[in-house]
Amino acid sequence: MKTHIKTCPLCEAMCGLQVAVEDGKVASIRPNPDDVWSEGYICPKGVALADLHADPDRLRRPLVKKGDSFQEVSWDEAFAAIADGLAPIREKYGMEAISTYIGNPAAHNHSLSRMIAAFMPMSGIPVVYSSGTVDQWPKNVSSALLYGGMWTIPVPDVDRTDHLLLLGANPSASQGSLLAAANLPARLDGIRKRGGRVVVVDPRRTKTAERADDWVPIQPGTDALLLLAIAHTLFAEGRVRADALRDKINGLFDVERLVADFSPAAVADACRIPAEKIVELARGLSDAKTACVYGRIGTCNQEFGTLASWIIDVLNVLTGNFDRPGGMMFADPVVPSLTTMPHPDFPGGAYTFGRWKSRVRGAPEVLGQVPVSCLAEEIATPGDGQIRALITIAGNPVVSAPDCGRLDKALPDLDFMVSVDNWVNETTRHADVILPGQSPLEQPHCDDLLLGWAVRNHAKWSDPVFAPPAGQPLEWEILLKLAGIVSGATPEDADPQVLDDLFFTGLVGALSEAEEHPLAGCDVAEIVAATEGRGPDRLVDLMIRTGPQGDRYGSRPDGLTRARLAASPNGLDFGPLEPRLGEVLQTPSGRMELAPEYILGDLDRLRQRIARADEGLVLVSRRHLRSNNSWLHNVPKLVSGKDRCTLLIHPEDAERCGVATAAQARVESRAGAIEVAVEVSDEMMPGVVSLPHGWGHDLEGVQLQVAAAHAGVNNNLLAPGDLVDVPSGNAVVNGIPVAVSPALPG
Ligand SMILES: Nc1nc2c(c(=O)[nH]1)N[C@H]1C(S)=C(S)[C@@H](COP(=O)(O)OP(=O)(O)OC[C@H]3O[C@@H](n4cnc5c(=O)[nH]c(N)nc54)[C@H](O)[C@@H]3O)O[C@H]1N2
Ligand SMILES: Nc1nc2c(c(=O)[nH]1)N[C@H]1C(S)=C(S)[C@@H](COP(=O)(O)OP(=O)(O)OC[C@H]3O[C@@H](n4cnc5c(=O)[nH]c(N)nc54)[C@H](O)[C@@H]3O)O[C@H]1N2
Ligand code: SF4
Ligand SMILES: [Mo]
Repeated sequence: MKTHIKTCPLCEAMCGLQVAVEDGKVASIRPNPDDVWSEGYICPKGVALADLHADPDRLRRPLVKKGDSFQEVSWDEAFAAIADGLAPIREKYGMEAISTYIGNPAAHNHSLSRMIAAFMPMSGIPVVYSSGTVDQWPKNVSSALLYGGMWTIPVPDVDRTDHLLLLGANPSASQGSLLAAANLPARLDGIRKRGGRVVVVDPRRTKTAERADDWVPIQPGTDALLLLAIAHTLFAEGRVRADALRDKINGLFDVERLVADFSPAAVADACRIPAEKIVELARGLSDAKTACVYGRIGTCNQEFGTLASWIIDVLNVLTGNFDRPGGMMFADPVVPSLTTMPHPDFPGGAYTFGRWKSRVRGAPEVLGQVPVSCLAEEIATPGDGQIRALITIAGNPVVSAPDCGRLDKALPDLDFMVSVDNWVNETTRHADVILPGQSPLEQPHCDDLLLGWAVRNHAKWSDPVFAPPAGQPLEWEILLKLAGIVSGATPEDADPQVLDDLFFTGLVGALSEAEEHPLAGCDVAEIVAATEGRGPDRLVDLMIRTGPQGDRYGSRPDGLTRARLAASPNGLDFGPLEPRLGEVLQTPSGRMELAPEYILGDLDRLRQRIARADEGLVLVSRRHLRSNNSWLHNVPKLVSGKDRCTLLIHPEDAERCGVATAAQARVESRAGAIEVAVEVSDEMMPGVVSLPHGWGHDLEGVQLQVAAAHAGVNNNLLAPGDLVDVPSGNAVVNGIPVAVSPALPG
């Protein structure tokens, strides 16, 4: 028996595991009590990594579609089939006929998280779609304009704060998002234990709300109104304390002027929160010694996601809690992500939007992407620029994207589709070729993007538990070879090792020319020769060595390298966050912009929301601790127990709609209709119903035996594709008007 130390790659908690292996099989997965970051915490999904690894449905060899069914082929055959499939499309219609969709695991997977940065430019694919536009795009827009970096995201200092106002997040299920911390629920309990307060704003009384001091139900989509009214109150009562940041911020007077319209009395009806309660929330924030306002998915994938994301950060400035212990702070990642570098499209941090528009609906580009809901129409609508080939990478948009029924119908129209994925699921069943990567236990792991909003500065490296199967290329090699083939190289010429060298040398070259980078003016060949490993591992070495703790290639001889990090498998902790706003700002003014014109331009739409009549029942989404978006439902122990894919509805609404617990209800929106089991519960506020996303596994051709037996229904069939948060283009999947009625028998 050998015990391996491993970091779980499934979510932002980054838990440390001890994986015991006997006879080539996992004997047990336990929490690693010595992990410097997670200190012995894990959740049931971490244990299920063994089941994912052993899952008989997990693909180990590439599949090629022959007729109506998939056949296992050799890697050479698979790449040859891709070259043959793409060549006529590229020759006849050009690169613009080829597109890609990149899904959520790309942020967590060791190879994908780094090498997609090489895949995109090397493949020449002009337009990318991603799960980002059903997720955090509003926060990216806000951060781009406030700080000059779309991934510059402040995090609540949960371990030191005295007061947390949390909106649209349920860490009891999600374990935290854009807020990386292990065992976040216990850390929130910790705030209360030291005499502080936790206030949860959510249309549902979640487990997080149940553990808090106060649950404030809110009408979905109105968080921006609530928070503007809180800001209004702070100004009206002389509670604004932004003095310490005076030299680092612009736009305070503009904020004061614009919040004038949004008094608590003006927004109370729209939010369905009494004006006195809003004033109480403002005073609570202001009176606390330290405080944070934090919002997540419920404040992003909703009607006013950008305004909500923006005002959250502004409020933290107004209360005097920005960039100080106990408030909102910036991490200093030990392994910086490539995304922390200045965005090449926006020199000097000057972001612009709408540089091009989507062909069919004319949606403006935002941070290089248009809403993922455009994908179906771009495939289905004939004409110049029509998408004829699609490459999906670790994504399942047939389940996760709004209006997914249309996408499911459009994918068969493609001339060619490739999926880099480990299962035949709702999306990949449409592919002509599927290229599987390794199981999580067959890969090294080292986080980077998530360290940008981790509550402590730390880093961990873990080696693979099992060697990848002989003859299978590593996932980064798959990506690079695919990039070469997409760009027009023959499979023989598309050598991942050569492309890796090209990418890496190009990157070091760019850094050598960047101002204010530790590698500025370096000898490129010398740095390339001195950096260890290949592919993502080499990027880790580079980023660690040029990062805050790095050895700077010798100029700080005691500093960190990848090898030194790997020698401490339990990780290295570099302590709590420290104030560093001045260092992170990349805006043209060099200051934090509190009142960017682009965001304020959306305030008229918000003002109109105040006057809008009540629209009846609205639907929101939820998560469960034992799911991970759409892809863990094939693990028996994660789907056992009672059905989780139920419609939560308040007793009054249930009575009015004539539905009862365990009965089937029909839920209808202007996008579609589904039937689902009902769960009547007063954990919902009246007027709001909740469904989990990520289900609906009973489609023909899906090869997920366990998931098919626990299929559930897909709530995104109800999400209209044209409902977006205007400034970001992010999907609105929370706050969808629906009608609920008893399902017809039969
Ligand atoms: N209604 C509603 N819809 C939502 C949301 C919501 O709250 N409500 N949330 C949105 C959010 S936040 C997100 S992030 C998206 C997620 O949207 P997606 O990223 O499209 O969906 P996932 O279910 O995460 O799909 C992950 C895919 O990656 C594959 N996969 C897993 N591990 C690996 C790996 O190591 N390598 C490769 N190559 N593939 C792998 C899985 O088989 C699966 O196909 O869903 C969004 N959709
Ligand atoms: N176990 C598990 N963990 C996960 C995931 C998973 O699927 N399962 N997914 C991962 C991903 S990709 C992400 S992005 C994160 C998301 O992490 P979280 O943001 O914590 O996501 P949820 O648990 O869905 O919580 C969102 C909450 O927002 C509420 N809500 C909906 N609409 C509104 C609104 O308009 N206003 C307010 N104030 N609240 C609203 C919902 O009722 C819900 O309780 O979780 C990650 N972690
Ligand atoms: S909370 Fe669960 S899924 Fe997330 S990293 Fe920890 S063990 Fe993995
Ligand atoms: Mo997400």
